[in-house]
Amino acid sequence: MKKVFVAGHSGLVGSATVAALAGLKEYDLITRAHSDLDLSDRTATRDFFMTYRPDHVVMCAAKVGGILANSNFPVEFLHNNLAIQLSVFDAAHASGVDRMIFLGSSCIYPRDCAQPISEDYLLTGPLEETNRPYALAKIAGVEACWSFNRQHQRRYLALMPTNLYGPGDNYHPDHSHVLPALIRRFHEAKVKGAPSVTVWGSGRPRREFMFSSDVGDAIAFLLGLPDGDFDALTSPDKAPLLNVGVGHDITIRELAERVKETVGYAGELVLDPSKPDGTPRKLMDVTRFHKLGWRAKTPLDIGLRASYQDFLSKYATASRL
Ligand code: GFB
Repeated sequence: MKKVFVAGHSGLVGSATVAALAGLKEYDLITRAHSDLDLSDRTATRDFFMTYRPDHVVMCAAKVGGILANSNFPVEFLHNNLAIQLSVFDAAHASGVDRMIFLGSSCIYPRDCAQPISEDYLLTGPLEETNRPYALAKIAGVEACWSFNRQHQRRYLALMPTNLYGPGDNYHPDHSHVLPALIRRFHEAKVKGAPSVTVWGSGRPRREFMFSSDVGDAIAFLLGLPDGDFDALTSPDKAPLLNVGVGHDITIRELAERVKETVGYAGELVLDPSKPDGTPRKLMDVTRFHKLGWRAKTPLDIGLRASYQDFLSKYATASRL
């Protein structure tokens, strides 16, 4: 049985990872609440790894947020992510972790790169300004994986998911990602009988949305790969990067229409061009992952309905909103 430490187990990706691995008899899951282990504390993190000696690590712990949170808190997005990553990579190596899956995001790629975005486009052009600090921290994580693979023959893989959503999302009105933000705004407008709902920006940017249980499933698939296949993904001669996504995108306006329909709101949709658009398009090239024999399976309408139900259950008790 392999011991797997899921760092950041209560977040969107972490909870999906725990759900995907929990039923598999070959894994013994280890998790720690933030209040019990501060992953930016290098000594505490090292002590924890030396005590529990995980075989694998799924590194989902991160400071994340939507376009406005990224713009308003650049220091936290850069600093907190770098601090957590330094501790976890250091402790993982010191304690002999053989496989790590480090989670990043599609924003590591250049703002205006060709679409769909291949893994080979890393560091081929300037980044999008609204999330450059977060992107640079995550690029440092990719480089850390590659450096440990080159210098210490580790097998650390950097997995870059497209925009994610799902149960346990952050529904904050300003700091969340677009999909949960719109669920909340349309729901509140419906309840109040408001005549219109505001959608930030021009509505023209295109985004790809993947349901969180699919990324949990992808992580379980990768951890279950035979050594030879995992070694090929993390061989020292190339950046150990792998995209994961659904392979198609929609405009923000189309997303807003879909959320409106899911929520059952009958009013108007109004665009607010004073808010930033961010990257014009972010569609992942998922050819490399598909060749391994895995595909995302949750259609947007099913995922949206599940997310709306999750929102309603939280909103009713206001426990996390
Ligand atoms: O999910 P989001 O905030 O982040 O989406 P990114 C931003 C896009 O949705 C922009 C539009 O085009 C916004 O103008 N949008 C419309 C809204 N209404 C809203 C709203 O109410 N809230 C939000 N948040 N957006 C993030 C990065 O980029 O993607 C992170 O900032 C991370 O670092 C994440 O990489 C996956 O897709 O632009």
